[in-house]
Amino acid sequence: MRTQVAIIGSGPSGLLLGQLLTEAGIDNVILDRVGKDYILGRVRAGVLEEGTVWLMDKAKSGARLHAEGLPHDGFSLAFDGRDHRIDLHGLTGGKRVMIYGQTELTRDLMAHREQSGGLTIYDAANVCPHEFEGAAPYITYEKEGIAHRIDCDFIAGCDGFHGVSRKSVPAKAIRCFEKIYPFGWLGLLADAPPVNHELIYANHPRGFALCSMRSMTRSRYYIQCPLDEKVENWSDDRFWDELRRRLPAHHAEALLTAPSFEKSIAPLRSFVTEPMRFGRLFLVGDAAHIVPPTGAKGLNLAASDVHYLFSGLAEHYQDHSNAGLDAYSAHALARVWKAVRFSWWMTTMIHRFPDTGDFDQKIQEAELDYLTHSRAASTALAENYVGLPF
Ligand code: FAS
Ligand code: PHB
Repeated sequence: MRTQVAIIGSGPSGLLLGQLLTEAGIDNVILDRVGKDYILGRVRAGVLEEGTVWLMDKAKSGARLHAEGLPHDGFSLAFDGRDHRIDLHGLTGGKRVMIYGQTELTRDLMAHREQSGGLTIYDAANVCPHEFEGAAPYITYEKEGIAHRIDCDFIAGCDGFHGVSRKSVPAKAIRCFEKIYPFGWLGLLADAPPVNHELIYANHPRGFALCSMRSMTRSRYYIQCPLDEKVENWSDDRFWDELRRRLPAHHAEALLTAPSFEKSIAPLRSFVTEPMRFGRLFLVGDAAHIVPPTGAKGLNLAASDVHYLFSGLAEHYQDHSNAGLDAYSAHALARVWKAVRFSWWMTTMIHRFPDTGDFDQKIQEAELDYLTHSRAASTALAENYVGLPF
């Protein structure tokens, strides 16, 4: 088989890139090592920046997002028993975020890809990129025990943090930067109305908590937990009790609960790969970088990577110029590092670190006090949260 762009990974990065390429008439094939249902069973992001929404529209896959997504003009920081609203819309000249689950965004992209006849090969085993430093890269994989090869012009490594693409790059050609946080997030999904009409990020002596949602009837909650915590130690009742203890009283009293249908623990890390391009192999999204979910940047960074790479590929095929492809890594990393910084800063500001001394705790309290009483400080938070320009 031959294609113009071979995409490894059928998550948001691979699917969004595939749809944009298909809309531009550029042939592409997506391979994933698991099946559709497994991918749709993963519960992840919930907040979309305007740039991500714009790309979904450009990929002709935004209809349900606009019909069912929840536009949010602000969120609250909760500490010392009180809420402090960050007016995103007012502080950023009218920008907002869209609440729409990554699962639904992935479902929409998969559906549109099937309607437009795009080829996705699921359950592809031992996917491996070859000869990407040369002019004739190719991919090998196995399906039902039969070996296959796909020749292509370019390979997009959209295969996430644990994928094969980054690991296929010679160690001497790549630099990785990493920070592991000493805690994780225990997340829960339940069909109960959210406790608040907007998100609440809570800083409490017992630990961080986040009140989010997927709709006005489906809530998504998180509580900070130790790295060695086990999800089986957390009954729903224990989770609800702990969440109430970390929220201001008026929210704790208003909390509506229901049986959870998803509960999982995600570790928190910051990770960046430099560069993001190796000959004709381009790393995209989580394959190249990971941020703690605090700033809701992971999925949105994948979208900006896709924007830069798609623009470069379209320019290559339509204008016979490689300027965009040559600029991809530097262009993407400039935005990635600013989002990594913001996610680190927000994580540091609202989590309780096990080894925090009295001085560091006073600094955290001063940071929150300054942030919620300074228009300049809250504007800086707001412009990063809604998403810096592509
Ligand atoms: P993905 O990991 O989503 O997709 C990669 C795809 O590649 C997968 O389908 C995988 O099966 C496939 N793949 C992997 N290895 C392969 C191989 N060798 N061969 C073929 N296919 C292969 N972001 C937020 O903004 N907010 C959140 O709350 C949030 N929570 C998260 C919780 C968890 C547990 C994780 C892991 C991430 C979370 N993220 C969150 C970040 C997440 O949303 C990512 O940013 C987003 O999934 C990135 O999309 P992709 O780059 O497509 O990678
Ligand atoms: C979510 O709804 O899953 C979510 C929202 C905001 C975040 C992280 C996760 O910062």
